[in-house]
Amino acid sequence: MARSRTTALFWGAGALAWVLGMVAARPLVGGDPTLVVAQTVIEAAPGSIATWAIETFGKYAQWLLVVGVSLGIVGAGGAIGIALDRGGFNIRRRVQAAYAIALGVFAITASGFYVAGDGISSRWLLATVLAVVPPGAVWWAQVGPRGPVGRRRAMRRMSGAAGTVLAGGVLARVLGESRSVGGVQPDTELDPVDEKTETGTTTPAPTGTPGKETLESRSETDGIVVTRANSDDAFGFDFEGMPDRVGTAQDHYVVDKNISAPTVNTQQWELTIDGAVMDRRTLSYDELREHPAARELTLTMVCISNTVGGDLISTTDWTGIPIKTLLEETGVQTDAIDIVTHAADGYSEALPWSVVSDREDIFLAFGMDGKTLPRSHGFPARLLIPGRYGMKSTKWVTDIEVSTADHEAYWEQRGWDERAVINTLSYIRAIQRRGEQIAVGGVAYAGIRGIERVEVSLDDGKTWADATLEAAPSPYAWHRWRYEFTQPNAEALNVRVRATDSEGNRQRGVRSNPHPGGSTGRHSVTLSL
Ligand SMILES: Nc1nc2c(c(=O)[nH]1)N[C@H]1C(S)=C(S)[C@@H](COP(=O)(O)O)O[C@H]1N2
Ligand SMILES: [Mo]
Repeated sequence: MARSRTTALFWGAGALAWVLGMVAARPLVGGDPTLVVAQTVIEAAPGSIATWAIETFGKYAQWLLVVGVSLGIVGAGGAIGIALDRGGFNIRRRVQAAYAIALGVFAITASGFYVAGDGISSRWLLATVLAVVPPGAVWWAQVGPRGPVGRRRAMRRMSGAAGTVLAGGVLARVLGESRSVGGVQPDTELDPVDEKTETGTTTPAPTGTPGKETLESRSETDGIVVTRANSDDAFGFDFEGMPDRVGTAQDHYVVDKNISAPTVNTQQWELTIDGAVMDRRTLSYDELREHPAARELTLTMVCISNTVGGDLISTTDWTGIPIKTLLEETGVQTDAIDIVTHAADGYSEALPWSVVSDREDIFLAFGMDGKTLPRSHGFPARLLIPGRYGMKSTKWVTDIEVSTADHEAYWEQRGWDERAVINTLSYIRAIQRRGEQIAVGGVAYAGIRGIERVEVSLDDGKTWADATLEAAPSPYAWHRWRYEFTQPNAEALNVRVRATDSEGNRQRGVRSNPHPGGSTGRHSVTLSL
């Protein structure tokens, strides 16, 4: 029993050393075999499990999986050790098995780094060697080619290896930072497009500078900012805790299936438009950026997995080209059914051609907030579909395919709604007291249906009063709203909000989970001021 435990510990330590070696070498190629395994699990997992993980762990789901994979490797190492021990093999067979496993570890390391990076390169070789040094050292220290060595010598060998890996890890970081990809870089200044069309153009922010309040106190309850301020100014829409009317690229939420975002080289990248088109065509990155139909669009994007009051909603300015225009240039055959976008990360989405051909506002974007797209938001080009949840807006697009059949997209295969039309929503974001005056504020959005009205209730929904709406920055963006009232004494307040879209439909009161068609229900919070 005791011997089993020692063997399990030794093998577990070897596996742990291997994991640490791979993590240390990660910056060299921008990934490692553990991440490759975790990514494979994400893509192979049944929709119900993927959805459960997102709903239970939110944005931490992917990193928990990475930790789980690492622990799994350590556990498997221990289990293999015990199996070898109990197998009743003689020394010769055990040494043979150890060599076979060492070879396997090397092969997995080499092929994992091959997949994680850009194939064979000096960095790939360095990463592979660096990652196998620690498990090799554990073996050498504990067993050695000539059987067990003394404790002192074992310690010396282990610390020598630890030092090597530490130094290697630092080198990997330094080399990793200089790991550059040619071509146009993400996040670089973009020339403004000259022609702006009516649709989607930002309406100027209302004038009148909001007074800068001096805060007396600030706290946060359920993510809602509660403040007391010293000010006689009117509240406006910019008091502490309110989101900007139009946010920056840095403010924008990021959601995708990837543990690390794909890196695309614009010198090699081209956009292919093919399938049931008259003339198959490819466009270079420069051709795309210089396209005469390029224009700007201010858009609010929201993720279908956002819960009521959640943070996966952002508004910013984008620059792109209507894909209708791109498709008219190639010509579309009469039997076209779906317009499918394929991406560098293997993702896909589809929209019926009947929808795309009818709308000028479905964009292939190459700019965000005045710059080229950041890598995390789909550099070099991504789709934008106003009115639909973010999942329809493919990032890192490589191919627009005109399909003559109905295409089953990535999330649709995993049980999420195919159309993914945005449900009317209204969220509370901030509350501020100025003397006896209190203002509650937030955002409301109904996709391309637009918002007509936002109401607030302070009595658990018995009576409702109209909130003040700010002009939306564009027909494709949220409205900020504010509701003011007087209340001399500090009391617990229950605040509820509901919105009505421009078609006259009031937001659904029934609470439902994000899966499969996006969350519904009214946001309410209890706060004291
Ligand atoms: N290629 C690709 N595109 C993708 C995804 C993805 O995993 N891969 N995720 C989608 C989802 S679920 C959302 S909500 C939006 C988020 O876009 P953002 O990260 O720019 O905010 O991207 C969409 N586009
Ligand atoms: Mo999403």
